[in-house]
Amino acid sequence: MKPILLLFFSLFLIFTTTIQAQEPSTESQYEKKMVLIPMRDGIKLNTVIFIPKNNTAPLPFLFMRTPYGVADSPSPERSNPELAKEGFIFVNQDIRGRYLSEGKFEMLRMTRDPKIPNSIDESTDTYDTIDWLLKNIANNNGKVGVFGISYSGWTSMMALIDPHPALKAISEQATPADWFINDDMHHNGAFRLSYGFDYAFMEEAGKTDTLFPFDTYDTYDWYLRLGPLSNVNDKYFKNTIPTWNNFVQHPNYDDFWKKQSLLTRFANRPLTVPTQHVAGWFDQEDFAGPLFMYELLEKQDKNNLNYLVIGPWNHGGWARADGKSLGNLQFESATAKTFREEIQLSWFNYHLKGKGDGKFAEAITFQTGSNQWKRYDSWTPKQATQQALYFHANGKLSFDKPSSASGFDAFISDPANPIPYRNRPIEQTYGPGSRWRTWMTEDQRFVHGRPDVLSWETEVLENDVTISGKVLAQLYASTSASDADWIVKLIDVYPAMMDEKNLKMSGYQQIVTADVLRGRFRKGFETPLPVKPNEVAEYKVDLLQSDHTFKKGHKIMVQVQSTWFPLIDRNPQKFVPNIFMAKAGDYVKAEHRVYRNGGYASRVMVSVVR
Ligand code: PG9
Repeated sequence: MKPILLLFFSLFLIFTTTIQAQEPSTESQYEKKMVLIPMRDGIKLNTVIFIPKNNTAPLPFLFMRTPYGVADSPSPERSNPELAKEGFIFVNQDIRGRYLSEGKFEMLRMTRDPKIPNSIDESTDTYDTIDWLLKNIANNNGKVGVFGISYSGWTSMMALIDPHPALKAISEQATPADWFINDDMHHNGAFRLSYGFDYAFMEEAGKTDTLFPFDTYDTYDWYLRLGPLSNVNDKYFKNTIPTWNNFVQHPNYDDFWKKQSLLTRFANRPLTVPTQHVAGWFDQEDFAGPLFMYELLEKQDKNNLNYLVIGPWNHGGWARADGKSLGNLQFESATAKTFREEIQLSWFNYHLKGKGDGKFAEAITFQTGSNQWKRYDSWTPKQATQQALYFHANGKLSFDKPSSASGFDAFISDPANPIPYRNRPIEQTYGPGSRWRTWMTEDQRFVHGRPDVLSWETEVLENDVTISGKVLAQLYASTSASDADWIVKLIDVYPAMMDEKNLKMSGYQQIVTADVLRGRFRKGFETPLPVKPNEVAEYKVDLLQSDHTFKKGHKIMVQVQSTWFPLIDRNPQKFVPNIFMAKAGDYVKAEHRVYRNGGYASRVMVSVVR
């Protein structure tokens, strides 16, 4: 398949549809129209509308806005079979400046100043489209639901800013919340190189998605050969990709990132429309967004309109296939189908059609390990207690605090030989054969035992240990240089010998949660600070949240490393004010130490449920 066709096909899978194995043999029950809808400033947005053919009762709209192209949207029976069966008017729209829509595209467009007449943003475009639909599409019931995954999850959130009165329900699915702190482009200040590079080019090299023409299939090699990040503009982008230029010009958490963040846009904005947030435990792009948005809006939710769903899915995995497995992991039931048939359908049925009792659990999660759906009346659950898993000598991990007066483990981190974040070859993010979408499920034995990966593990568990809620690593560590990245992975180690049915999973090291902190940001993301060589500092690595049972017979493991390439760009380790401007000579080897004694007791804090 030509790369561009392949790209289109994979995006099509990711963002818009649930592809069934075969075209349904019956003709679609929906009539498809494509129209240009005028916005308040005269710009017209390309919109595909699917209307049930033999409909008599007035129906609500389900509205999705995307930068990935809607002209070829498949019929609702293919893209959303569970919702299509129920009957809605489906509306898909190209956002401003993308594909067949007029206007100029701006990545995560900033919110307008409402005092400026005729100013626009994604929320006014949503508003104006809803207004047009109500007036121009016959037999509607006056109610609109907005939903979508990832970028379309983000546009769903934007619909909540000065919402149209007909907007009655939102299901934001994997919205990014903050691009510096924990979604697509940076995690805790560390730059997500391969994703940032691939995605910025894909969206901004043209009006339609365009893959970067890599000449090397294993992009691990390509990014290593690239050398310092300044080579991106010097050799390839030539300053033509605005999002890349923003990365370069805003290396710290400054007003640009704050203004872009949904955390700022929604600070002090009371929630007025029922909103469901949907996240996947193995989301390789935007796991944090829905969690952050749920948590923020919960504080502003006077009328109980804010809900959370988390399942065992990768990015958008709830919209595809049945969700019985992901990579090598098995979940024992069709989790994605359950989401679509029960959770999502009842949400829109109640709010848009008045069907059902409207009793939704505050938070619904699929607990991994035990493989059970759980319903909570608060998230994170109140009954969980914070406990520390401490690092000890000889690679041991336990709930007991170490008492020794000294002790550390050390490794050499070499930017010239960074640790791959997944098994090589590392294909281009959305390129042919890419395994990007399942990398978080990969067996971590492929790096375990490398001299630059430290690990600590418990004895074999005699009872199940369930953690539900926040996870935070607290490292006491030093480096012989003046900056370092700290990557912490909380891992479920399967029994050394499994039964015949699961033999291949014997000894499997499954990531439960993992993340990175760029050392310079240990005291805050706004001001990068060098580290004093060989001095112990505290690093808090936010591992976000988890709902997982480590089963009896398994072990709990923590791995610490300092490179995760090319997911995260290489930290030069010699402090420079802006890593995008670092020179080849700034990339230096360093010895890193992780302390594990009574005074400096490195640990991972978990929320244990008894
Ligand atoms: N993670 C993608 C994205 C979301 C929002 C902005 C930019 C990128 C996506 O899957 O759409």
